[in-house]
Amino acid sequence: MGKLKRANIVLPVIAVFLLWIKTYIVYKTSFTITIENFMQELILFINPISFLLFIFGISLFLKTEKSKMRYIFGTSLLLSLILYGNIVFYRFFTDFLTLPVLFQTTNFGDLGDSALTEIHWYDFLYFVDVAILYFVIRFFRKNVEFVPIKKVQRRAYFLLAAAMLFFNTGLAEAERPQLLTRTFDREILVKNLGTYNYHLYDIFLQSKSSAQRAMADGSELVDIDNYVRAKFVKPDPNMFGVAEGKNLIVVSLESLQSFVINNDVYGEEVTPFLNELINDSYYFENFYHQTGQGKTSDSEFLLENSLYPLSRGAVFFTHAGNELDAMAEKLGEKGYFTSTMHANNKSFWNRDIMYQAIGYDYFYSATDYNITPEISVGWGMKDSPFFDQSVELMKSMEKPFYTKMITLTNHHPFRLDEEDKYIDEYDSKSGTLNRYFQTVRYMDEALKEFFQKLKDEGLYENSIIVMYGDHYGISENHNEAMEQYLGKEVTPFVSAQLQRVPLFVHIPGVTNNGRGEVISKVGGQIDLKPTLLHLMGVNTKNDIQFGEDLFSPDHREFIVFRDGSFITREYVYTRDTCYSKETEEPIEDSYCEPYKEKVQKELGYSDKIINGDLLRFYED
Ligand code: GP9
Ligand code: MN
Repeated sequence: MGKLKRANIVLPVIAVFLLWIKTYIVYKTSFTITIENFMQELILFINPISFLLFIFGISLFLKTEKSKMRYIFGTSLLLSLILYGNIVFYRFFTDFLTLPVLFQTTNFGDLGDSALTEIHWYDFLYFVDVAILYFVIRFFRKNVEFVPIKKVQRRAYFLLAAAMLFFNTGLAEAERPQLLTRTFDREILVKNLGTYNYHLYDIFLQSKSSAQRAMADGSELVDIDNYVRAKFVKPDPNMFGVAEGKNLIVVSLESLQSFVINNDVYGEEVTPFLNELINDSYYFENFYHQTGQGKTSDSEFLLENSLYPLSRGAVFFTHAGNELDAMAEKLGEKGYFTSTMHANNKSFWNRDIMYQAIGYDYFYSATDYNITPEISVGWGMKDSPFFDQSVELMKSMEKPFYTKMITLTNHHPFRLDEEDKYIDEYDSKSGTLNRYFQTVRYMDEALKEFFQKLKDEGLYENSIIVMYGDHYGISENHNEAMEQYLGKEVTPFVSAQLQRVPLFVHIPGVTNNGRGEVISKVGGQIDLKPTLLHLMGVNTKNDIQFGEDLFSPDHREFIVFRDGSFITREYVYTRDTCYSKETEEPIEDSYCEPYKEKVQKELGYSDKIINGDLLRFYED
């Protein structure tokens, strides 16, 4: 029997079709992309097509049948792997991959256990289309003879691809004006451009930020300097220098969100020690994390620099060579011995390199601790021995010192040894949330021991202890379980409010013995540097910073999230919607409108500083 004759356009079209349908199914099943109207659904549906037509269309230029088939199969497999990479990443971070994240390879070794919990046996289903394509190709090889298409046909094919692209971007522009210039939100990008075009755009952003440093000459600083100077708020004279000369101990509390404070699981307090400590501290109940893809490292960056992290990747990786004017460096100039204490591999988040730029005198990492399997769980050393050994190390530090400690046990996937479980698991469909309460409870116990040990070793009186949650622990993937726990729907408003993390400023001699205060003003991690430096008696008037001293009577209640959402005293702006805090319901956009320009300015200026490495030109 003779072979069937088919134009060689058939195979790429089949490949386009298979991946297109799969991508759409993935959008609907594996990502939570909010769709508000028919137009958005249509854009979502068609957005993979243009890219797929182009990429598989390249096969039409290849000479031999064999090379065409190889190209089509290889491309389909590669794109499927990229898509699957996004799926797994999304399960973790409710976010899409970016190039800088992919290059954070030194983090990967430690991600093992965490990553495995996000990979399921049924994930092979994501590759069913690749298998189908394989058999189609085999069938074609045996039974079909290709007829090369004519030049005009090829042209028509690419014209169709281009038309698809224009149609898609046209609809997107109508639905979401200034899509590329205004937004930092990857969900909106994927929703409108499609996941593949989004990755192309990401490559473009990467080259742009690399070019920015080369082009910068410092003239960009004039506007930024004026902006920052105009927004500086004077410290409260009663608070300025209250901790001068004391040791500063900052504790970054892994994944601790505010909703567990003064809350319980089946009648058992989740954070009994911290709840008590509120009476003896300045406790900020409306304090938000502002981290992006860099998670813990982003919170460290905010703390030290009062600059925003980047919208893609972790600054710790992308800009570790930058000149900074960090809190550690300033305290060092004041005669402090400065360090970070974190019982993990020193290269995680590229810390060993970035810490040189921040200016710590020393980094106490895994090799400075005595870590045995008995005192390890999940990601490494347990918090309790970590605090215990850290205090031992503090005893021999030069005084006064500034140290930033980073806890680890309350990290996804929130594993604990039996003996460390003080409360029962919660019971919901999310194992992550169920275990979270137990590891938070464990961290709370470890903190209690830590305070006691500081007292026993005579370090307490001469120190000020500041603690904050680094970022969320429970992502939006667990909304259903969260709704069960909170007893209410997790709307975008509630999600934004769940980004609150506890901030404790505990000053022995000032706040203890019940002299604490609950402070309700809105603040964020961006405010930490000026707040803490002022408490330590260091001026920040000439610093390039975006935060404001939380104790200043002039502090403005306004914080910006990395994706352009923001919170004020009265409003929450998130997912393109303005909400009233009072009613928790959407209100007219005009209430939020006045803040939008400031949001773009803050994030834009901060990005300019980082991408252009502008502080190398700054002298105060
Ligand atoms: C790792 C620890 C956790 O050293 O800081 O990092 P995270 O995943 O939370 O960013
Ligand atoms: Mn963290």
